[in-house]
Amino acid sequence: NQAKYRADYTPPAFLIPTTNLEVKLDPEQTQVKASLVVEKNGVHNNSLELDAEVEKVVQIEIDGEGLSPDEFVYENGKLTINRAFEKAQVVIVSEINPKANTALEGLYLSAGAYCTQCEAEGFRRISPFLDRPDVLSIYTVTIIADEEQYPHILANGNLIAKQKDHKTGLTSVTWNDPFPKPSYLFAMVAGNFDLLKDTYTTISGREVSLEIYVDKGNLHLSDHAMESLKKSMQWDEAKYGLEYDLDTYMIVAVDFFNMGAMENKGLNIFNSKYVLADEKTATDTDYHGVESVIAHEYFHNWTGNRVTCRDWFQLSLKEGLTVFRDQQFSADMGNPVLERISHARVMRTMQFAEDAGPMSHPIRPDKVIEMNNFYTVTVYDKGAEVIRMMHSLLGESGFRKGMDLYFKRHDGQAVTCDDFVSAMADANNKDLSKFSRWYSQSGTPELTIQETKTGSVYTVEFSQRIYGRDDAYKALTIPVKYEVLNKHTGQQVERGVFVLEEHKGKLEIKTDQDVVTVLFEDFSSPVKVKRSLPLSDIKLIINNASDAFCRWDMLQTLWQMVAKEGKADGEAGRTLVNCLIDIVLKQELDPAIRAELLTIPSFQSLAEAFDEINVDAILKTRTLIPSLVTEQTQQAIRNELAEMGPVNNDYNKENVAQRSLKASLLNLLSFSDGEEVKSILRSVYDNAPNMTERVSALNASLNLGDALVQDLLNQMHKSFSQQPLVFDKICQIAASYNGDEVYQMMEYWASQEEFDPSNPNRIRSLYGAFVMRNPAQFHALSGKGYLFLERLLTDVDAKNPQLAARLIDPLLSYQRYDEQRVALMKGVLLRLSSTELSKDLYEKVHSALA
Ligand code: B3K
Ligand code: ZN
Repeated sequence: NQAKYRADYTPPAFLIPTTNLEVKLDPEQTQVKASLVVEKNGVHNNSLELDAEVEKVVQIEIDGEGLSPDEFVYENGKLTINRAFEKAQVVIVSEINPKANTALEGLYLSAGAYCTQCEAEGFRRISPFLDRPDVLSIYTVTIIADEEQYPHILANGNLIAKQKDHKTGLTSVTWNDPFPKPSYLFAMVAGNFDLLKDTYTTISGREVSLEIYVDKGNLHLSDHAMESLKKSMQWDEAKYGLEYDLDTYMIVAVDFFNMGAMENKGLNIFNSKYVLADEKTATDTDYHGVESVIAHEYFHNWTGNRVTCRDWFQLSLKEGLTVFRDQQFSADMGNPVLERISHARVMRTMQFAEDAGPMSHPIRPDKVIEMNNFYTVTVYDKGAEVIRMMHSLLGESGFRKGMDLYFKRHDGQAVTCDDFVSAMADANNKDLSKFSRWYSQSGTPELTIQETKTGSVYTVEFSQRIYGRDDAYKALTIPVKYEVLNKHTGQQVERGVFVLEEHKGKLEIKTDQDVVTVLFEDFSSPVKVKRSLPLSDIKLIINNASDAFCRWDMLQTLWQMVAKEGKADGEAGRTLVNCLIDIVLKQELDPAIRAELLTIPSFQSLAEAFDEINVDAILKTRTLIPSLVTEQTQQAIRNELAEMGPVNNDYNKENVAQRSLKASLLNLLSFSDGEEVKSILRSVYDNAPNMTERVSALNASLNLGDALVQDLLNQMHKSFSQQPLVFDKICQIAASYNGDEVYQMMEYWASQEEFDPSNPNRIRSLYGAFVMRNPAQFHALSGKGYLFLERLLTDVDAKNPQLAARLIDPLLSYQRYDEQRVALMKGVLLRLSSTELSKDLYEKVHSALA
């Protein structure tokens, strides 16, 4: 388990300008013949050393001559060829076993269909190769299979030949991808699908065939994905002048997939969760997920595929940028404020926690053991925040100039994050050298804010640091979008952007009024803010800030203050309850924002406020506050729900807002007791015209004991049997139940026919939800929750290391809990560390114990 370092990068010793693959598909003995043109890169005498993790190397030929066994060595993931050449045709025949591939990396079987996942280093499990992103090759791929069983045989690029061999009865299909690409973008698929076809005419008038392949019987669930694809193509042309470049764009939805989706050139492979949707089976959140993941993978065609990464340490080059682009797209398609709220939530709960824990790394990591462990919220989401700050500093048109220059310089290349920043800097004649520290420094900056008023000068002083890192910490460039409000009237006095560039800085405002500032509008920087505002100012901001994000944000601050006070009847608690009551009663507020304001913050987001996480205080706050609010508003809530009536099923901004408001109100209502609430929830469930409302009723019912929730879950199971994506929702809700019964409930759902433990979606839905969405049970002082995870990890790691490595994350923050929980969690880590672990889990467990 050797670490690799960014500083050790060297260019490849050989290049592979063309790659021909011939793949004879067989569940247990697939034969792959790779014919590679290999040439030396520079002058040297090194042997050709290929990355290889195939079952068996059968034969090697160089320029038509077979190698004898003493001319090559295959061990420890490397195939070394000891015959010198400048340029040669290298043929390697190897064998692999897709059926035994439970890690879902390389070529594997997903419910009977062959598919691949090569990023980051999966291609070497298909064929020996220079499996690194800076080796770009033109691929021609021939796949041989039984067409009756696999009518759809696909690979990247264009179909160039198809032939049936009448002797064997097998069909061979050949694809060519004219764009040179790294091996991680290779893909092939063979299966029996339903196909949804459409076309898109690009801005320059080329017609592109759009094809979505789904499991038989799922055609009616693919329309939203197709619409999302067309919107993405159109958006990228309008916003960035980027056009699609092949004649066909294919998306294949598979059930067995380790993550969301994969941007393979011209042949995206998707987790079916991010393709299939109709209103009966998918929630608004699912619709949003489909739209944004389709967009994300499509946008990769330029940011990732046309311009790719030089090495994996540069992953944020494509991921941070593509997340930023998909965020811009979602904001344009829907509600920009809601988008920012959800990004801030991800940053504050998941990313800040990661950055404060043992796996903390800069958005451009320096050291990696298992690359799959670095597809993180830091690389993706903090990476996107860093791009967003550049966007703020350069402005919309400056940013576009930078993007244009980036493509002009680097189309067809494998480049670094520095190349991206240079393009931005050069296009705008700006020095971004200080800014680029965001790429090399890990951790979340803590901003201390102090406000003073002398005469008619109002001063806001900022200072940045990371606790415990004072000597090493380099000042980062931090854009602060702000608004100054009159303390008494709430009127705007001034609005602007202040850029903090040193450890300390001052914003000075000339005014005779009594004022308060609203800071970090639109979550303008990914930082923690340390500021003690009087409750009266907090209230003023919640009611008057122009930026709805900040109104929401201040309310979150108030929730955190209450959690830290540990009681609901203190001053902060009373203020919070009153604010929430106001919001319940203020029906004229924008429904989308009102729904967010009435959402109870997650355990993780309240935990963010603590140095030592007080589990009980957080759990108490999350139930006491809503109980106090509903005590005084339940009649109003009931009336409003009754008046709201049915919402039209279509997926659009207005309807989504109405449904999410309904969900927040129902959830609040579930904190008042009485049989009446149960019957309201039951009737919402029974009369729900769509999945969103059914799930709202179910989520709310979680607060009312197990009888109702179990009853509704069984009802759902009956109406949607054999529908895995609905089954996942059932699992998620069951695993979130707060009570010791949750273990029986999980056992029950895991024993159902739909629950296939080798499918990552099932594991994530049932056990992932338990770990992430059930803090009371997971963190129970008995240690039962932790032990449950320990057993699960041991089981899962043996089959699917990537999946196991994701499930362990909540344990990595163990040092932030109280003494008893630290001991329990650490015990789990210690026991795990003494067993044989995958590279993935090894890296995380050992860094946590270091
Ligand atoms: N690039 C892929 C992620 C690959 C993860 C490998 N463990 C999906 C995406 O970010 O679009
Ligand atoms: Zn991506």
